[in-house]
Amino acid sequence: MIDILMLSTEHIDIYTQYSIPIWKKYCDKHGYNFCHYGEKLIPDMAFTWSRIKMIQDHFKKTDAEFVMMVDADTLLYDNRFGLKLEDLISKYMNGNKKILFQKDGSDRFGIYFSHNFKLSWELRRWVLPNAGFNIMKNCTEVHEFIDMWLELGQGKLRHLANIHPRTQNILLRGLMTEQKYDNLIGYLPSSIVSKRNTTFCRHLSAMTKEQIASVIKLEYNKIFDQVK
Ligand SMILES: [Mn+2]
Repeated sequence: MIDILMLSTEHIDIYTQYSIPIWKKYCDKHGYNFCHYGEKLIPDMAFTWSRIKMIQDHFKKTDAEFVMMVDADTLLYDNRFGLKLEDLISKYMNGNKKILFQKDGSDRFGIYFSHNFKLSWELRRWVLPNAGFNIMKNCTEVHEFIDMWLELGQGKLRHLANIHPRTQNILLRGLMTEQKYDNLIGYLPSSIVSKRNTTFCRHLSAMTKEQIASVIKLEYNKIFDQVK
């Protein structure tokens, strides 16, 4: 069993009216649970931190084998709707890996480019994780990982928690500097999920709400026209 989590409040209804039905339909097709959360869960931190809290809370009440979290500004392509998460997991979650992140970059002319050169250079990591899309195994190591992510953000690294890129900041500067946490992390290829040049899931960002809505609506129309 796989649970797919999304957190969004009413202020982005303009595009979740398209992204939520897409993900629901994908879940129905493959027998996954779509779990939508609609509230800010940590009052005194930037909204994005509520996603990590949502994951922590969800792990306490599910017995799904995998939990996936997707941002509300994501769409699935109509022509890859048949792609199963189980296949992605068995192909990319190998060795000791227990968490797969989206890479924060994309391929251009067959070459991978980081979307954050400055941070990549600073950390000497060409591939950085995008915290807005991940697949996690429901196991003790991952629970610990999520607990530590929040603990660092609310404690020792609190001074970085609300500085862009917020949750990713703590992930990179807190968790991933420790071998035992870094070892758990793997990546999906950017051809599967990215901001651009991707075929399965597109994760939009740095766009206005209206732009996001119009891009997702295009794919929404294709997906829901087929039913008629
Ligand atoms: Mn996003």
